[in-house]
Amino acid sequence: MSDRAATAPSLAEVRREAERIGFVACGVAQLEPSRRADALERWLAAGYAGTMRYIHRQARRRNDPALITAGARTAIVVLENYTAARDERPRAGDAFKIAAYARGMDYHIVTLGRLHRLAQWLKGRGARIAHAWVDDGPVPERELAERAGLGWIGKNTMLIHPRVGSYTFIGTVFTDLEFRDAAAPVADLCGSCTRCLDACPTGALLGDRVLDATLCLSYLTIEYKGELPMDLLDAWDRWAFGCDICNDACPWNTKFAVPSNVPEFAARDRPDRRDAEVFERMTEREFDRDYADTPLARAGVTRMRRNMRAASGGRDPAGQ
Ligand code: B12
Ligand code: SF4
Ligand code: SF4
Repeated sequence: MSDRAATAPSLAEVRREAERIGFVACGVAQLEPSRRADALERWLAAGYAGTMRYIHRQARRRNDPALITAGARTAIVVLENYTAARDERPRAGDAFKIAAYARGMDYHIVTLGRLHRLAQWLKGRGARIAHAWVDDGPVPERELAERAGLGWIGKNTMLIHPRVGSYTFIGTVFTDLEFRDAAAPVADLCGSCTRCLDACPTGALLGDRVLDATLCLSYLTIEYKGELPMDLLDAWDRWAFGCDICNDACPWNTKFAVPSNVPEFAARDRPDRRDAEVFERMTEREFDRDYADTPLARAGVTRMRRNMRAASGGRDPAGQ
């Protein structure tokens, strides 16, 4: 027996290590071709990706995850809980709202760092390949999480864990280690509920687990670089970065999600959400100093000012 075979961990050991690092769920997905390749192709053909051209470029690898990391045989999939505590959530008097995932440090730093620890541990246990990904590659993250038995894809298109909810980031480590354990699929527990579809203010959720990103406030405030559509301003409801409405509406979050204990995700005192002019007054240098390690850096100060105008219903945030 080779050293490698002697030291390769069981899935139970991987789970224990993932839990020790702080992840709230862990499973393993085989790198078989996607069962939803047609859904992705239809979604792209319909133009629902808007200006996110990178998804078109990644489609071939997303549909065949074995092409993503050379030599990898399986993906270890983890969930990172970022649920906000009650006192971190938007309040009635706030001038604008920021999605819960962006209230603290960027998960591309925090979660990727924790995934690198898991990857190093796997290498110490015989893996030759252990590549960590979180929202930074052609990985069909929701489908792999579903395949790993970590939840179902709800009508709001979120991966929902029956005990954790959907305020989770999905991370993966692609590895050459093989695990024969078959994941028990999680049943679709949406049932006849339509709360997320009813709550979405722009009609971006088309039913059938399909989201038209071009109508989604999250896309418009984070990804879209042009002028914001005036006809949606009435629906904006003060969102200045991202949107949590279809997650907030979901009973699996309202009943079961518990606040994250990851200290880096805790809400910061900046920006002051009662101050509608906060980004107007700030220089680019000040923005970079205060927000470089947060998700807001993706928008930059110029787009945050644009978003603030929309969050203020199209008026100048200063009210002039
Ligand atoms: C592009 C993108 C977006 C776009 C489009 C979102 C979308 N729903 O497609 C925009 C900018 C709008 C967005 C918004 C958000 N995002 Co985003 N996003 C992505 C990204 C980079 C790719 C998603 C994608 O490919 N979409 C195309 C669709 C077709 O694919 P899909 O979402 O994987 O969906 C699958 C289902 O549609 C399913 N499907 C299709 N038909 C059917 C039919 C049935 C019956 C079933 C069961 C399933 C099913 O198959 C698809 C393909 O596998 C992923 C990271 C990644 N690499 O996957 C993060 C990701 C999906 N986003 C994430 C988050 C946190 C968000 C926000 C909550 C952020 C915020 N608060 O503003 C919102 C949520 C909005 C929403 N309801 O989805 C997390 C979601 C974690 C989770 N628990 O699900 C991810 C996984 C990033 C991460 N690593 O954690 N996002
Ligand atoms: S994130 Fe907001 S705008 Fe986008 S689908 Fe969900 S509720 Fe609708
Ligand atoms: S709100 Fe209802 S329909 Fe929407 S994802 Fe949650 S359980 Fe499913």
